[in-house]
Amino acid sequence: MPYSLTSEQVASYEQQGILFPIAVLQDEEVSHFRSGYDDLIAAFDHKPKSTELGVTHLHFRWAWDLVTHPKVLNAVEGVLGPDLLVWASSIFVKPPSDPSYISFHQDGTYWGLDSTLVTTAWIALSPSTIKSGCMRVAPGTQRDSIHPHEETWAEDNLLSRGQEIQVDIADKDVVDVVLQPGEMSLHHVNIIHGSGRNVSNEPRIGFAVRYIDPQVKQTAPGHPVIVARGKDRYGHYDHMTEPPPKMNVTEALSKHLAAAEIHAREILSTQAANEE
Ligand SMILES: O=C(O)CCC(=O)C(=O)O
Repeated sequence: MPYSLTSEQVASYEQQGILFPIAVLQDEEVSHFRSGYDDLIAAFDHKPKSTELGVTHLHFRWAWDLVTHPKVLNAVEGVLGPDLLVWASSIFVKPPSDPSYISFHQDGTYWGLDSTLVTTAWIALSPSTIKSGCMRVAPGTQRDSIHPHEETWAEDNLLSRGQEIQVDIADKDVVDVVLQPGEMSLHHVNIIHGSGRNVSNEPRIGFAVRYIDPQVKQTAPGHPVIVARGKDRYGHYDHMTEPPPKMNVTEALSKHLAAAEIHAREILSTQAANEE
């Protein structure tokens, strides 16, 4: 399937490190993925932490279908080429009028990947607006080196350790990535980004998929990847080849929580190794 971005869009992504909005889901698809998400959240007996919502695509069929959605892949192919692996996914949720936020950071700091052939598709499953705390990015900063980050462990920070970049980001250098449900953005692994609080009266739900070129190596690969399109000619990872069976949500959740914990630990140990 040919990729869907124009050469201007590809050039813009390369220059800016961000591309949006890209329309990928019809309204009924948004409802389908949203109800998968709602069922998942309802199965928790507590408000899930972000780390508990990692790698859902390995255990929930709806999440697998989202990360392998042809329209999403058509756009990702435009920036990464025809061979695409899904390395990880996260769900970033801010309930209405909630104090949670995401400090400015660069993803490349703590993922333990040895290349920048990595992009995130951030897919809006609800309106992501200035009021609801949409993602904010500093275009062009993907060309900076990795800046020092501090682990703040701040309670309301949705990042696992409250990682916060140690440079001042001026408001004038930041762009609001406003998205309607069913639209997505693509952001470069090293772009500086974060987001503020949700002061609206609806939830802000973003499903973030981390795609890599198969040549990218991870310091300590832990969970399987999906070959979403094309071929893996490098063999750095185990593959998950079949979509997860449609389990009842409680059963899938218990498998999922065990795997999400391993993934969270994997990122922590990668960080420790990087700092040695
Ligand atoms: O959801 C957000 O506001 C930020 C997401 C983010 O940090 C990421 O996808 O890397």
